[in-house]
Amino acid sequence: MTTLTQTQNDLIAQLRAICGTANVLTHEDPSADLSPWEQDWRKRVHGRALAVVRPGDTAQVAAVVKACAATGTSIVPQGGNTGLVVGGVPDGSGTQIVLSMTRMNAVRAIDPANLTITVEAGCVLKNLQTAAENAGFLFPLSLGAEGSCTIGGNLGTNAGGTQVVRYGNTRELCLGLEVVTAQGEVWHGLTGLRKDNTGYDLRNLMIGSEGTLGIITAATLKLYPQPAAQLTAWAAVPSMEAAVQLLGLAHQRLGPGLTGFEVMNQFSLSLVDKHYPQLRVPLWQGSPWCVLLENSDSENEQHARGQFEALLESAMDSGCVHDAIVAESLSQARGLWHIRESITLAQVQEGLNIKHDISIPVSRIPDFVAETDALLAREVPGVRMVDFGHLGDGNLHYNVQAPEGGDGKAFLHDFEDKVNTLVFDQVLKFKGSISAEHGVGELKAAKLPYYKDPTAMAMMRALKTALDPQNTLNPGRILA
Ligand code: FAD
Ligand code: 2HG
Ligand code: ZN
Repeated sequence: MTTLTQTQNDLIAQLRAICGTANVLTHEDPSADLSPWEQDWRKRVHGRALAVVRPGDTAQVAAVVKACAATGTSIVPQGGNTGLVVGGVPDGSGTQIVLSMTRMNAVRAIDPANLTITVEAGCVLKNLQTAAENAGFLFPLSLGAEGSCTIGGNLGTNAGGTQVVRYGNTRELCLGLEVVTAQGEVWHGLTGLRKDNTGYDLRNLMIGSEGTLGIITAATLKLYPQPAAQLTAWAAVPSMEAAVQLLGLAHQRLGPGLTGFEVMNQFSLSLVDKHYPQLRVPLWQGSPWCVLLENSDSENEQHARGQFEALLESAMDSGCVHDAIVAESLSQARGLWHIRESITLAQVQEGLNIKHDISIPVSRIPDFVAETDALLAREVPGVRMVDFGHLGDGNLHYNVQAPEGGDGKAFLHDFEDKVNTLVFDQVLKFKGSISAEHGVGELKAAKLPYYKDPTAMAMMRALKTALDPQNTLNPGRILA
């Protein structure tokens, strides 16, 4: 056990006075297990926190930040800890505090006429969706981790998910924020306004800043009417070119009804079939790619089904779809989505892997995949590609699994940097982004300066210095 300094002991006493003893956990208490807050979801890093602090309201967050600022103590904000880029866990120094936001989970208000909901940052996404649904509305952000990720984390990472084609990223769903600054001041920006041109856009600066510029304590978010009908289809397509062609057709035929368009390669589905055979993956064996489409209709189910069938018929005529099924019931539709959402877990079962969360203009994705697959096969013999993701938004999870039977740890040690450089160089060549939705965190921070415009990097550093001159908010994340 490391011995704490007098300053650290005094700080912990102060944090306990602010949040209550039960809400400040430290390693000094032998019965406290801090691992759930110190270990990231992918088990890439197990840090060591000075303390895990669980504030109950915004005033407590502000007081905690002030106390930490006075001692120069770093703060790592954390929501559901489902992030995939090592952004929400402490480093190994034992000097940082984890600010866990999960106690701040209230729905503060729903304004039906303004179509907004105001929630605290620690509200779990699923609970937010349910609150919207109970009020007769839709909150459309949807992702595999929705049962445990929080809206604060979604805003911190500007999460994407499976309904971006129609509703946009978390950024597009947010109208206002309440934020505690690095100095412990509260910015009361919880406006439900759709138009406000009074200067710099601080809301959008905070969204996607991964806890490095301020701590989001609450948000006002957009609500939408529930669609009259939602239909899901699963199609086997002969190539990535065909998947892109089908996307074009779906835009034409479904218009704004096109809500989700996901692509999955055969190997990604074979992993789901191998590790979760009970999910009964359809149509994967005879096809290199499958596509999952969602159509939300404002009229009725019959209309949605008619549109979907016409789309799939015309896609089959043009050869971009070989076979397809349209879900007959809500439970069948859920089953198809469950298969798609299980790819990440199937990859975990298969072993350690290298994740890429990239975006490329949709038109260039087929060439990107063909060229980059070939380069990787040449450089890393036996490599297995788990390609899937949100093709409708040009966002691919271009993941790399160790060769069959290989040791995942050794694979990461020997190949991670080489594979990342190869893939990111290709992303640059195809004018894409090295992070489409998961963020930069710690995992991509060292690479970012090589792939982002130097002037943009300089402006980001200037903003960080201006807003957090002591570099206490999530240091080392985004900016290495
Ligand atoms: P955490 O992991 O706790 O934190 C993430 C980042 O946000 C950290 O940098 C943290 O410091 C910061 N942060 C957290 N709370 C706050 C706050 N209140 N104020 C300021 N900063 C804060 N992501 C997608 O975009 N799309 C997907 O489809 C998707 N699917 C996923 C599926 C699975 C199975 C898993 C495990 C993850 C998936 N993710 C996806 C990644 C992850 O769920 C998202 O990044 C999510 O937004 C993280 O939310 P969280 O509450 O868990 O945040
Ligand atoms: C998804 O789209 C998530 O399912 C996770 O963003 C992607 O596991 C991944 O790489
Ligand atoms: Zn994703």
